[in-house]
Amino acid sequence: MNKFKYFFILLIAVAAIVSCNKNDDDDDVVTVPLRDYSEQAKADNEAIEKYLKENYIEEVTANFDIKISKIPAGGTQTSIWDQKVYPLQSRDVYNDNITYKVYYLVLNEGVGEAPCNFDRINASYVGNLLDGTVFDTSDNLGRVFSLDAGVNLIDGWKEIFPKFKAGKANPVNADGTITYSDFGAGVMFLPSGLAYYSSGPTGIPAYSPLVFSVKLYAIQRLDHDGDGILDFNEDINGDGYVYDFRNKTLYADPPASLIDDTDGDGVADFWDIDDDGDGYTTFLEITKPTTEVGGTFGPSSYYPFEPFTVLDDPATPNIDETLNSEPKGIPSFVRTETVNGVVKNVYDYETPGRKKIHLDKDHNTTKVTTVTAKK
Ligand SMILES: [Ca+2]
Ligand SMILES: [Ca+2]
Ligand SMILES: [Ca+2]
Ligand SMILES: [Ca+2]
Repeated sequence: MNKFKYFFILLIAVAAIVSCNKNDDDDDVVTVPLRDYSEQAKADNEAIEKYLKENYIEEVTANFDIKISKIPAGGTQTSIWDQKVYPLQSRDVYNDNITYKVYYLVLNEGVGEAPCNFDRINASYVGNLLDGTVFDTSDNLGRVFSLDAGVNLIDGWKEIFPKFKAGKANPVNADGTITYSDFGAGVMFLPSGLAYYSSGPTGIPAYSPLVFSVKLYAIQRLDHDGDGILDFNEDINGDGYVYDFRNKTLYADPPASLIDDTDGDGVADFWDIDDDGDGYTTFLEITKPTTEVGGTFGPSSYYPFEPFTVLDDPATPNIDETLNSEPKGIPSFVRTETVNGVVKNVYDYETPGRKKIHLDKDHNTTKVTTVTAKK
């Protein structure tokens, strides 16, 4: 399916051009204004809740294909709304200055990592209208989507895919294809404002809420500002989402709880090359100085974001890999110490929640170098 979603500003521009032509006696042209977003959100929410109360889960296969059917008159099936096998969940989504309540079902959580809303994913899908009509399906074949694709991907996907985890890749098949097992699978019930709104592709009437059954096979992490820290690690408040609130059309008045902006300059960390605004780039601040750790581990290696434990390798019984192992994790500056007349910085590489140097504007990068005291 072509996931192109027309940006509504473009539509307004087109509508304005059409309006300007009114003097041409072209009475056949009728300009239909866009519906009010908040009123449509309310109508869609009511339609989706009605759908959830009038339909039931007929079947979920071992491959997490779900069949949803309407409860027949007099039927005793338990609605999606009332059933407890796959508890109905919801997420508040702030978009176009409206907070939508978006419902979703998790059929299988998945065993891999969850994408953030700016990562790339490999997923399959089936799209339904509320009347059950299938308007598109990838037939269980994974396709690659960039969740950061702006207007080229519906916002509902960006908001709900992070609620699922990727699967496990099986050995490559003889024909070169890869299958996945234990992937995340579920259903999202999207209001039209987080889907195609007034201008869907063929088969989707204007202002249609959509039901997507999805499977998340794999994810790819991205680093939008190229500072060496992946987007999901720049999700400072840890809610699984990052947002570029410089887009004032989409985000006129965002809740503070959604903002990941360490220095408060209006540029979110995942787009800010100097997260703490101290004049030193993040890339520089997470680069290991050659003089650090006795000068043994330079030059300029990249610190992993979080520490990991170096294990003793049983294959090399005469070497203890845990000895003299390189410190891992982006450190926080603790204090200076003078040892034998040499001033050295003391860093904390491991404590969870430590204030890492690229997020600490009071940490002056020039301190990173070891200074020899004058005699
Ligand atoms: Ca980054
Ligand atoms: Ca966040
Ligand atoms: Ca910033
Ligand atoms: Ca900085």
